[in-house]
Amino acid sequence: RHLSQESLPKNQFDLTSELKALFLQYFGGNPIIAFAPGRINLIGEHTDYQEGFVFPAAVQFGIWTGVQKNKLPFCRLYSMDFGEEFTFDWRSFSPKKGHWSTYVMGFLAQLKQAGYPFEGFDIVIGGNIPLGAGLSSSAALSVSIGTALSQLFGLNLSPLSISKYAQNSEHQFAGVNCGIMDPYASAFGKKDRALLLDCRSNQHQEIPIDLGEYSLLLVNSNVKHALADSAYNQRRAACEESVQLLQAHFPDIQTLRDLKNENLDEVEKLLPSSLFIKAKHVITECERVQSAAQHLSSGDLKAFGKLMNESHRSLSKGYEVSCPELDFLAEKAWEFPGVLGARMMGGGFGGCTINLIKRSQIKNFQERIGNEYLASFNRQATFISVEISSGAHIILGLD
Ligand code: GAF
Repeated sequence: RHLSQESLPKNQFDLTSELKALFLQYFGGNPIIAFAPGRINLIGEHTDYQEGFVFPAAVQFGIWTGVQKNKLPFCRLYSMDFGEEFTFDWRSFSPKKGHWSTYVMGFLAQLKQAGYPFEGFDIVIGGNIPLGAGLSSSAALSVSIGTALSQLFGLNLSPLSISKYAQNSEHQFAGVNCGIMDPYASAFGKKDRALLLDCRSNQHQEIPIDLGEYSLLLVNSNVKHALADSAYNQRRAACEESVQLLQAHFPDIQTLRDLKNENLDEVEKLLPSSLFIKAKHVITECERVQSAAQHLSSGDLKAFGKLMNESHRSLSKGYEVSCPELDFLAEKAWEFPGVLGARMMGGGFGGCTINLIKRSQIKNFQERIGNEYLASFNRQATFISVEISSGAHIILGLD
């Protein structure tokens, strides 16, 4: 059930009662229901897999998962989004790439590898994360499943374990060597707070978000260019190659996170230019995240917005993960009165830009940018207002 912003009621559209009704219809009984949200990222892109800093927050959209034990040798699944059932033997299963059931089996495979006990269960999954927006619906899906199964089997999994299992599942079964940011934000999110996350220690600081007369608006380009996943993996591999080359000169570094802006001149001499421009993005982005968090804490939204713009330029020109649609949306936003900052968000090659915009300008902005985007790309942009919300939790426990 992916809904566009236009069709969503003002408050969070709650799928709990619909899920309960479907559960009763398909499997009978009262499920435990878990919820896990999607995420935005204020700044800090393509830094998590180099143990750097990121600054995400959970949003009001997410994935609902209902589960109950079934005492059967197989698991019965139902997807509300696809209107489809699926069954597999929980004693012997192998997740297949590209099908929604992979996320259930993928998480279960993590539990199996870690030696946790489980048995047969029924599961219904539904969500309202806008499609293709880059709000991390797959991380939310895994975290929602993990939260529900932890409760069902009394596993007491910590939010960090759930995040790591979700990340590993993505590596093993979706073929994307992603970092920890997306599941972490979904698992740890707090209402009205962004998480300044150190991806080395896997600890965060909560920073209150008080934007005054400004707000966060996402513009969905509604494109997802092919090969985004392989380009993502290539970027990660390029960073790892750079670290190997740089270690001869900087023996103490483990990742690019260990370098600072003041090292850039030396780094440039040690790397081929194609690797240098990418390493430069990661090194400078880590510093931008930390400055941005300080500006946000002290209420300097202008300075914060400037860093968002710099982040976009670096992602587009240096790291080369943007695309014409995202560049167009960011550049148009920079010229728009009342916009303090705009940049592509997430892995890139499509999805959203995130904009820090004066609330009173949103209507004009949507109208003008929407029309210009349509005229240039023959494609509709969609606009999503963000409410920073709580992370994963149990909505309904066992009676
Ligand atoms: C995707 C990945 F899943 C994250 O781990 C992160 O690397 C992000 O792209 C880019 O910042 O969302």
